[in-house]
Amino acid sequence: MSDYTPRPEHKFTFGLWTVGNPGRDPFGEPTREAVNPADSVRKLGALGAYGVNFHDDDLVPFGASSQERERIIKEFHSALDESGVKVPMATTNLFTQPIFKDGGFTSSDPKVRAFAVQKAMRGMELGKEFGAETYVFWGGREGSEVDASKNPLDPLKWFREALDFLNAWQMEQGFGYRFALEPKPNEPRGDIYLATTGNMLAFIETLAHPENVGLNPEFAHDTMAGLNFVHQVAQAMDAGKLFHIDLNGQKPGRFDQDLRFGQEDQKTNFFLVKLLEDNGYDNPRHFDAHALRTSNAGDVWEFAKGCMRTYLILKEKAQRFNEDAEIQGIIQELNGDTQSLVGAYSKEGADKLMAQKFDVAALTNRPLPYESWINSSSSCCWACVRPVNHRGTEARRHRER
Ligand code: GLT
Ligand code: MN
Ligand code: MN
Repeated sequence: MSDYTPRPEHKFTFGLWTVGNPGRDPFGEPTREAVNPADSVRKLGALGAYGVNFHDDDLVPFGASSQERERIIKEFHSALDESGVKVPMATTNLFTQPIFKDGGFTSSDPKVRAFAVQKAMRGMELGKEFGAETYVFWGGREGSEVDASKNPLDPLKWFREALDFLNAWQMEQGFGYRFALEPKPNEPRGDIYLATTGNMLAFIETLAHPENVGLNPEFAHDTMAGLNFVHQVAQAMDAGKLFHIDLNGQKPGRFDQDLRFGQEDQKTNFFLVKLLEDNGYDNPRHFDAHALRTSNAGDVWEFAKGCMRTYLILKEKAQRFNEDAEIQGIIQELNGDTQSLVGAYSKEGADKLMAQKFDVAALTNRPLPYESWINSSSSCCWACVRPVNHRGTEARRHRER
């Protein structure tokens, strides 16, 4: 039987807001007690997680006195030291407090924008206290319901101003953060600016220092927009911008469900894990999800175990896919001739291409029997990405077909 035990080298991380989620939703009160940050850390360490991430306010409540802040920091340090859990990422909560009701970095009010930037500076100091290397920006309130309220170019300008200011400041402080921008199409705003991974990638290139700014794409967010998350992540990787990733579960066309990783769309999850593992992704695998509202405190830890276990199962399946001679034979047949006939531009190359004759009929008629390939291969039908079968009956059943 395979070993699906999570270990720190797998780089699994959780947010304090994920395992600490008390089950509140817009229609209902919490269904379980909030967990103390230090207790979350000890528990995550015992389960084999690598790290824990937080928003400024998850750790030090908004408006806490400086003595309270010091006490919390001390207690959190001891929990991290005892458990060996790291803090690879930190972020700012620019969405809960009513002052951000019409945006933080993109509020029309310059004082609110300045307050948001100041809050992010304090959040960065707090993250550095624990050695965080990545700083995430999720602009939950950076959006609108009333487009008559401003010139749509202004929020982009203000967002850029905030990021450029913060980046210059943190460089001067010697913090060495990499910024990871997290897109989402909507919720809590009717429309959120810079809605998808593609939008963010283009925006990054307009910043003063694009080199240390990348992406934190989330499965749920791009899936809400009906996009193929694997393709979004691949584009971020291609641009060298996959600094972080938020893994969870989501059905398209719904509110942000933040379900346990792998709860929905196992095919996409399989190809997502395969993409990350095959292409040397080495940053944290962060589960930005929470247990169902029906879960009690104990069940939350089963949820956390489940996220990590599902990832490891899919990783093993990706390995099986890569080692399966029949599947690899088909892929080879499809992609065998990889030599490009176009290549980098040259005058000779262009002349040669213009003179080339193509057998259009032969190229058109090349058989591509994807349907038969899927039926005949021993483990590349979609049912094979179903999680686990300890007794191997699933694999046997497919081989016997
Ligand atoms: C919030 C959001 C997440 C973001 C978090 C980071 S906050 O929970 O739903 O997707 O990653 O700010
Ligand atoms: Mn989400
Ligand atoms: Mn997220």
